[in-house]
Amino acid sequence: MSFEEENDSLLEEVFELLEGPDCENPEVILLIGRSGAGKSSLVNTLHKVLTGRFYTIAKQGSGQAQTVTLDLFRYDNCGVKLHRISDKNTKERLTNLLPKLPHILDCAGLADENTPKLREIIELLIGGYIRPGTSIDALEKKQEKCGIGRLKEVFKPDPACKVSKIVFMQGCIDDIPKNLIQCLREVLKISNPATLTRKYQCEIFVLITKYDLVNESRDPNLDGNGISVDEFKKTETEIAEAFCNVGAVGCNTLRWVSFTDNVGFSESQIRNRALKFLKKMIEPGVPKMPEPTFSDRLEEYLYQTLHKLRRACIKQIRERHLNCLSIIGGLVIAFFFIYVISCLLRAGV
Ligand SMILES: Nc1nc2c(ncn2[C@@H]2O[C@H](COP(=O)(O)OP(=O)(O)O)[C@@H](O)[C@H]2O)c(=O)[nH]1
Ligand SMILES: [Mg+2]
Repeated sequence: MSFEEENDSLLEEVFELLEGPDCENPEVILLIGRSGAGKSSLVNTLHKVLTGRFYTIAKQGSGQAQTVTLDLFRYDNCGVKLHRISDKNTKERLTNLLPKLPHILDCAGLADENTPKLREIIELLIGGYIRPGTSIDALEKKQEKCGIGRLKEVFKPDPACKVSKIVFMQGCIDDIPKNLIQCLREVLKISNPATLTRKYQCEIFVLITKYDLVNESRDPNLDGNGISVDEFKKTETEIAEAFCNVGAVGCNTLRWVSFTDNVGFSESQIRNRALKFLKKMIEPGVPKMPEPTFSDRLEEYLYQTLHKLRRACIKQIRERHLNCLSIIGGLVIAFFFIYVISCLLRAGV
């Protein structure tokens, strides 16, 4: 099967998934990774694949910027607008399905650190506390002012912004930000103390980007940018190891290429990878635990409060018992001394 034929059937599968009952609410996908990993290029590539037109709806960087303080952008329904779709058939199919396409959150350049500060920001991003357009720089200043761990008291979560899928983006030629991965893992491990269930039940995917820079025949020493297949596989293994405790990342790792100036891949090859990724983003994944209802939470709260009260009562009783025992013990010792002294006196010592 040619790439074009495969792409047509992949697009059809995407439409069928969108029509199905599993796609009632659009997924909210958070792109996360270092600056220059190719997050904005992915947004533009997905837009091109769906509309047939390349627009820089997400500003692509030079890849050299190391800044941590950029904004959070949201691309509703992959940033697609019906009037931009060039293909008549796709436009017809998407007329009703467009609102079901995933929303993409592009949070530019996070630092490679695992600090309470970054954990809080990632938690807020995943929990839907941060509105699109928010400057991460301003958010960090607010964090300094309020104190780390207090931002949740300042912002109200928006259920529509709560992240359902996380895509960790890693350039195949770049160093792996192990601290950032650890930071993300720790946030995903946070559990609800009342229910002991995970607070953020989002699936995580890894996209190894710039796959066009992997060259089987070319000597990597001849080209400063290219890497060998072995080097690529090493990166793939290292990243899988870094994520080892976050579920089945092994089967959630994809190789990605974006539409950029210097890509050696054909349009249909790029489209093929993008459609496979899009399909993965909308197909049903591991079933999520239902969110606890109000009555569940109330029941849990009452149970815990009663449990605490019971423990406090037992402690009190135990302490009182101990107090009684020590008084009795003291009295026994005092009587014993008095008895000994009186015996001695009687004996005329
Ligand atoms: N060769 C190649 N370059 C890419 C690819 N994707 C992105 N880039 C380049 O990597 C740089 C950073 O991309 P960008 O999307 O701005 O990264 P972001 O900071 O994660 O949003 C830009 O110069 C892009 O042209 C790709 O698939 N292949
Ligand atoms: Mg960007």
